[in-house]
Parts: sequence; C-alpha cells; structure tokens
Amino acid sequence: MKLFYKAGACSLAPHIVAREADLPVELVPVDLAKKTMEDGADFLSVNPNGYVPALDIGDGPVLTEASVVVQYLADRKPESGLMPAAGSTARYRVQQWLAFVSTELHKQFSPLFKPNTPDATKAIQRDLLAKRFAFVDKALANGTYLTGETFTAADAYLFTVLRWAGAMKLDLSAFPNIARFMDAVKARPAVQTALREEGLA
Ligand SMILES: N[C@@H](CCC(=O)N[C@@H](CS)C(=O)NCC(=O)O)C(=O)O
Repeated sequence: MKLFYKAGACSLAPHIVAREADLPVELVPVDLAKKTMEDGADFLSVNPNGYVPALDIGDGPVLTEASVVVQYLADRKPESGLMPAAGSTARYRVQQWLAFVSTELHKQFSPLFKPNTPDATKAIQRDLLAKRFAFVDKALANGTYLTGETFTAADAYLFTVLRWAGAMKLDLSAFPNIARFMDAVKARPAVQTALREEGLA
C-alpha cells in the first residue's frame, strides 16, 4: 500500500495508524501547492480533489477521506484494537469520534490555513474551535484516550488535528486533559516513528 501524504497534514492520522498496526505502508510525499509528487508526476491524476490523505490499496481508485482511510488500515489488523469489530457499539463510538474530529475540528481548522480567509471569519472559527476543545477536554477526563484506555484510530486523528493549534496560535492551556492526551499519544513508539518519518520529531 502507498500513502500519499504531506508532513504534519491530516495524512499523519493514517500514517500513525499504519505504524501502530505495523503495516508495510510506503510513504509518497505530495507537494500540495503544486499538486505534484517528487518525480514531478501529477497528483491530480491520483486524487482529482488534490488533497491528502490518499491510499493506494491496489484495487481501483485511491481511497480518500481521512476518517475512512484510518478505518481501512485499522481493519487490516483487527487485533490492534485500533477499530473495534463492525456492528459493535464500541465501533460506533469510535466512528462517532472520527466524524466529530473530521467535521467539528479538522474542517473548522481549514479556513485558518487559507491566506484569503477574512479575519472576521477566522475569529468565528477560533471561537467555535474553543467550544469544541472544551467538549473534547471534558470527554478526556474519563480516560487516557477518547473511548477509554485503548488507543484507537480516532485518537490518531484527534492528535493530528490538535497538533495544529500551536501554529494557529490557539491557546490550549485551559484544557489540561487535552495536554495530558497529547503527551500520552506523543509518547507512543509508533507515533514517534510516524513523526520521525515526517521530519516532525
Ligand atoms: N475531505 C478530506 C479533506 C482532506 C484535507 O483537507 N486535506 C488537506 C491537508 S490536511 C489538503 O490536502 N489540502 C490541500 C488541498 O485541499 O488543496 C478528508 O477528510 O480527508
């Protein structure tokens, strides 16, 4: 399998899951500004939407959407516990968090990265994210990770997205459980490997 990624972007989530599950995933860096790979090949021919993550699974078009790519990878190694069994309540809980991270956090951050987003819009996004951080912080009071003591694909995605807070000058100091969560995830050997492979450690 090949994972098309950009260092530190949302593609870090499937990268972490791949390393946690010890899957032989090859990394292919993408220049998102130019929409090319290192050899100059056109990334739009891989993913017409031009975004990462994209996972070549050797069976048809690449798999996209971070919240789905992490599930595909986790399901290659069910014993990893990264995704609970299909049909179980536990799985719906993890999927609930994946959807939350995707829509309520990841996509609320996105306008902050765009140079042409008006400042007033950025202020609205910051306020909304602060509310969502408070919700996450409260949830993390119940355990090390989002659903308890087992690290799941949703934790990989949450960690990835919350890493952006510093660069966007979003203050997380009011959220001690988030700080504890970030430290716990960062200390995991597979996460260290993924960070190192992206030049982020
Ligand atoms: N809907 C996609 C969005 C992925 C996304 O926003 N990727 C960003 C990096 S975090 C990207 O590649 N942006 C470049 C672009 O959209 O041109 C998903 O959920 O995975």
